Parts: sequence; C-alpha cells; structure tokens
Amino acid sequence: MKRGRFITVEGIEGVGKSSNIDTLVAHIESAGIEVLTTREPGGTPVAEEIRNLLMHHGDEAVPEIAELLLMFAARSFNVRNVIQPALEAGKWVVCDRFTDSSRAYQGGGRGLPMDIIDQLAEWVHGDVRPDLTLLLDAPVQVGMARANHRGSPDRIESEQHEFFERVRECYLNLAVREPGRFVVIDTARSLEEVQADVGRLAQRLLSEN
Ligand code: Z5A
Repeated sequence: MKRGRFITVEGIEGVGKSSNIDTLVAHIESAGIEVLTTREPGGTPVAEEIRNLLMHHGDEAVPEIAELLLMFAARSFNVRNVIQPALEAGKWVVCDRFTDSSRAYQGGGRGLPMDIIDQLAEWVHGDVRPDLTLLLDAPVQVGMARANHRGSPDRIESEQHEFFERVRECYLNLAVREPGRFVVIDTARSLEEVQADVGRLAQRLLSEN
C-alpha cells in the first residue's frame, strides 16, 4: 500500500485555514482519493481534552514550557492514533496546524528555544513529517479583524498585536528556509481569489501523485 500524503495548513488566526481546508479537501476527494482531516491541538478524544485545558485553563497561569509540552503531548496522541494509521492505509491527511504552529507560536511568539522544539518534533513524530505545508498569510490586522467577528477570544487569541507579528514573521522565515515543503498563499485577497489558488495547488498535487 502506497503511503498517503501528509498536508498541513498553517497561519495566524483568522487567515482562513478552516475556509480553505474545505476547498482543498473537496478538490482532492473529487479525484477519488480518501482524505482524513484533523486539527491540532486536538484530533483524538484525549488530545481534544488537552486542547480544552490549553484554551480554557481557569485562573491558573499556564507556564510557557507547559504550553509547549502540552502541544506536543496532544500531537503525540494525534500522530500515533490518527495521522500515522491513516497515512499507512493510503489516505491523504490534511491537518489544521501541526509542529510549525509550535515553532511559530511557542518559538517565535513566546521566545522558547527553537532547538528544543526541533528535538521534541524529532522525538514525537520524527517518522511523520508533512510532505507539504500550506502557509496562509495575511497582515496581522487582517486576520485579527476577521477573527474578531466571532465570539470572545480564547487565551492565546488574547495576546497583543506584537505577539502575532512575531508569529507571522517566524512562519515566513520557516517558509524561506524550506521552499520545497512550503507553499505560501496571500489571503488578504477575496476568498474567491484565494480558493482559486488553493484549487490550482490541489491540481498540482494530484498531477504529481
Ligand atoms: N497553537 C499553538 O500555539 N501551538 C501549536 O503547536 C498549535 C496551536 C498546534 C488554536 O488554533 C490555537 O492554538 C491557535 C494557535 C495555537 N491560537 N491562536 N491564535 P486554531 O487553529 O483552532 O485557531 P485559530 O487559528 O484561531 O483559527 P481561526 O481563527 O478559526 O482561523 P482560520 O481557520 O484561519 O480562519 P477561518 O475561520 O477560516 O476564517 C475566519 C473568518 O474570516 C471567517 O468568517 C471567514 O469566512 C473569513 N474569511 C476567511 N478568508 C477570507 C477572505 N479571503 N476574505 C474575507 N473573509 C475571509
């Protein structure tokens, strides 16, 4: 059985990950390929509980190191119980956020050491790496304005503007460092224009399959 392809979708909040994952998946499925979608933190019952702990922790402060380790604990459940079995069964997996989120938020945003994050990545999922990462990019104020149309922000969403500038910059640097893995799409345009780009990307992936 040929291993499926592992695609991750990244970006700061409000750039349109959810909206564009639906488009990407529809294109792949229309070619007769089975796709599993998942998200991080989350994707399994225990990992979703960790997500809930991370986002709504009550009054107790969440140390930055605990935040990083909980992201990887949740990831470990998702990789072993959902992502790896699906890939081995030949399905394609589309994951809403993965380890590049830890690099961008905990590394770029919080300033935790990137070499520790890379070591955790190697340890937790060294054998499961994304084949392609779609980075949806827009200026911070665009993403925040879109996200603000929803309800009250969770703990990470409540961070200041500068935090998200650091996160965005880190994402863009990651894309420059690994041009073979990253595809960057500018989502400060209309949803129709962005979805047309996502459709073209899907066709390229399918033609390479
Ligand atoms: N996190 C972390 O710190 N470390 C980690 O390792 C991991 C995660 C894995 C949860 O992420 C939090 O976890 C996240 C990072 C952290 N915290 N923050 N911030 P999440 O993915 O669940 O939450 P999110 O990034 O906040 O998702 P989101 O706000 O739902 O964003 P989105 O999915 O990218 O956006 P959307 O829902 O598709 O679009 C937002 C709105 O904009 C919606 O009304 C759309 O209709 C509209 N939209 C989308 N595109 C367009 C365009 N092009 N034009 C106009 N309007 C648009």
